[in-house]
Amino acid sequence: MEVRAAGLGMLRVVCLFAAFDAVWLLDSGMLFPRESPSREVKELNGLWDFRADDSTNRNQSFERAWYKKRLAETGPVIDMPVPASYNDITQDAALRDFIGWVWYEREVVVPARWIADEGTRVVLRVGSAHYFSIVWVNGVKVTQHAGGHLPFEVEIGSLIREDPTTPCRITIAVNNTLSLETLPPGKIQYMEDRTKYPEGFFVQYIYFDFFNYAGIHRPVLLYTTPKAYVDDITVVTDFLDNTGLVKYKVSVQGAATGTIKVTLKDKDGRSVASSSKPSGVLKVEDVNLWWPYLMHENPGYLYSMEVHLIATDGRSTYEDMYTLPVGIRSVAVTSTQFLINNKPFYFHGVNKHEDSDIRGKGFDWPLIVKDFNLLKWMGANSFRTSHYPYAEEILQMCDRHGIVVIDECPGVGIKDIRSFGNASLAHHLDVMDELVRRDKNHPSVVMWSVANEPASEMPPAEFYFETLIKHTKDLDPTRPVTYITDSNYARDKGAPFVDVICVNSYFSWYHDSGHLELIPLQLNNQFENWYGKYKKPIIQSEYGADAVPGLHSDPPVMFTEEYQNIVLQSYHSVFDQKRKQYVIGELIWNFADFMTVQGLTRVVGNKKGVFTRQRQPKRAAFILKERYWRLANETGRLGLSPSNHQCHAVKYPW
Ligand code: GCB
Repeated sequence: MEVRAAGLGMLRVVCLFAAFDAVWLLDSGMLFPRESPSREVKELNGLWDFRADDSTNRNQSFERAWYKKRLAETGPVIDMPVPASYNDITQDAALRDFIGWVWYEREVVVPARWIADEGTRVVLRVGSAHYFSIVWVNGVKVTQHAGGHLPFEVEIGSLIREDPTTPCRITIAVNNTLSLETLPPGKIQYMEDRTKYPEGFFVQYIYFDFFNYAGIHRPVLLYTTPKAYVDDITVVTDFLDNTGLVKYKVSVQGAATGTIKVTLKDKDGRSVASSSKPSGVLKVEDVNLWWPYLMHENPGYLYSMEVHLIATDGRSTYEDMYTLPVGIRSVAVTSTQFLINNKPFYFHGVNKHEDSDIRGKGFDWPLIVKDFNLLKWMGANSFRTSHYPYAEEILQMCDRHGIVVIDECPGVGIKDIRSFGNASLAHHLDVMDELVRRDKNHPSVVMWSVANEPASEMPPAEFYFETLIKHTKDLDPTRPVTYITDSNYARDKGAPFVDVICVNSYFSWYHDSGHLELIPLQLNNQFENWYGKYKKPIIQSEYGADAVPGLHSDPPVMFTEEYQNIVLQSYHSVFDQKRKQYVIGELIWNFADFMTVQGLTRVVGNKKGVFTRQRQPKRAAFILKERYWRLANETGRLGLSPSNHQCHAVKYPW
């Protein structure tokens, strides 16, 4: 038996590593900017000058070439913090709801040495800006990028060296207009009835349930590398018995010849494996595997892979150092289970949003750390990045704390048949390229989600999802792929292609409102139907109910905390039956209340959070906490059971 298991393990490793060579098709890397002896980072966060182009045709800023001079010379500017959404920063409703171009500008002092040293690359990087961005340096266009939630960068050293005496003026124009071909899709409609709307009045329709926050959402920075540099690193990991295997590949730019030294170090800085080849397999004896939170007493173990390059471009010699955190783990899916390190993993977690008061979708460390503390307090072991990629810093936290991630692209609200066309698909494939390129090395990321609740019953959905999912698997054959489906779409055309069925349902909320007693029947049928048809493991990827904090009623009525609690508990009783069979996870909608567009069903935003938007618990948070810690002890594979609390390695932290 053991021999057979060892043979199967070896086969898995061989298949996994063989696939590795055929993939990672992207031609350049997007390594997270890190300081090292050869690299410096200068953050450009803080106050930028800001001006919205509210001209009637929304195009005056281009007609008048605002990028050519200082923004303040084009008209009145205001202070705008970066990173932050601009929408909730002022008292102006027109700016909150603004659609069109907004302009950011800032002058930067570039260290003289960076300019003087021709052997230094100076890279301008924007962590994310929503949605379409154009960047100028001293009035010269240097790059543009379509899509929020993902980084883009450009080398500007040669440009700033042209005239080292001029200050470096960075101008970024950002447009939040969504079309049927963007991700997420949207639509602008001009209103023609002059008895109701003035000339030029338009609205942007969106098909998703969160506020379309806009602006520069993540840090902007300058960083340096030598002219010959480590451009990308890819790692794929596995293990055999207690030997860890790290298959890696380093790509280098700007060098004719060079030498590479790769050293893998453990947490104490001891070298555990090394190589002088640009690609290969590092073997780690007595490996410390990367384990999820609550599945092991030492979760989130990370090694450091130090890549040291010495290279020459024919004239000069350059030295570069980059250190990548590496977690060694495996992921696999069977028809009934999700396996991490060959052990069944049960997702007990949340769906989140990047969303908070004032900042909107702006990156904010205090908020991030608070959210991780709440996740761990609740006993959540996972979350889905609903409905778009989150900041890389958040994924780094997940790596370190062992929080498992379903990494979702911004394919939310694909409802119009025109959003299944070739242009949309091409953009969707590009976005998956960018997402996989950015997040491929995070051990916490265990599955890609290519969309949320698309109109997957429409005829073009079959070709669209077959192409999209196949492309994603070509990019990364090491992780399962899913998209999130609505339980209504019984005739789902994409489901045959996914590895895991992720299904959202809101029984007794959007259907049969008030009829809590129907949840067990309907949920049971939901699971049986999906499993019966596809024989794939299922995650309940959303469920929940709005609760206005402090609103009470017994017997429960909708929008009270009691109603939210009964919805959760009714779902839980069915999960408890089905998790013994093929249900592999439950993710509450939502971690916290979040802002939406104004509408009849939203009372200052979506209130399905188990925490308020200010991160205070509703009663439901305590119900989940009780459940998740119990599940952790039952399913966490620590050899524990609820009856022997005294010897639990995993303890309630209070
Ligand atoms: C969903 C969506 C999510 C919404 C949620 C709701 O199915 O995926 O974006 O916020 O329902 O509360 O309606």
